[in-house]
Amino acid sequence: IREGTQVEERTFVYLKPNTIQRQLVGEVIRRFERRGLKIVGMKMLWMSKEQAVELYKEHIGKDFYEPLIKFVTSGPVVAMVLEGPHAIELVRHTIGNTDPLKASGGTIRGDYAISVRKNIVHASDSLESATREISLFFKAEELFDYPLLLEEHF
Ligand code: RTP
Ligand code: MG
Repeated sequence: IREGTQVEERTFVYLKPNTIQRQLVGEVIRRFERRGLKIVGMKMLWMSKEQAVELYKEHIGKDFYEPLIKFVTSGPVVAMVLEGPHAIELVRHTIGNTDPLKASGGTIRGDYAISVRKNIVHASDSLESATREISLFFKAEELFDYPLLLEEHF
């Protein structure tokens, strides 16, 4: 799955407060690992209002904006940077549609979410947003280069 011609990308993902409160952290991260994505950075943090506003600035003024900011700052989250071939699109497919009603079974949202707001996980939707969002939450020295072990190493 790691042929040289594929585009390696990094994407920003965070598990929303209800995911931590529902003790689904392991379940969700397991799905990204099983997919073959590499965790190159990870931390638990409690988002400040300022960070949330910056992260969601494209949604300022929409009806769901205020409750969204309140929700994502209501408890700690688990933030990570995932790396792999076409990671941005791959992660969006793995998490499923924003609206759990439209998310297919087998996707994270399709399997664990019932509410659009409390939809388990965020993932960057483009190369530009991935770059911007990674730098909002991670310093360069918090991202790591290391090899994944092949089966022969187990
Ligand atoms: P995300 O940014 O969290 O990965 O989700 P997304 O791209 O699939 O969705 P986006 O359109 O960027 O919306 C950001 C988050 O706002 C909440 N939302 N609520 N109608 C609503 O009540 C509504 N629409 C969006 C969701 O939590 C969504 O993830
Ligand atoms: Mg989005």
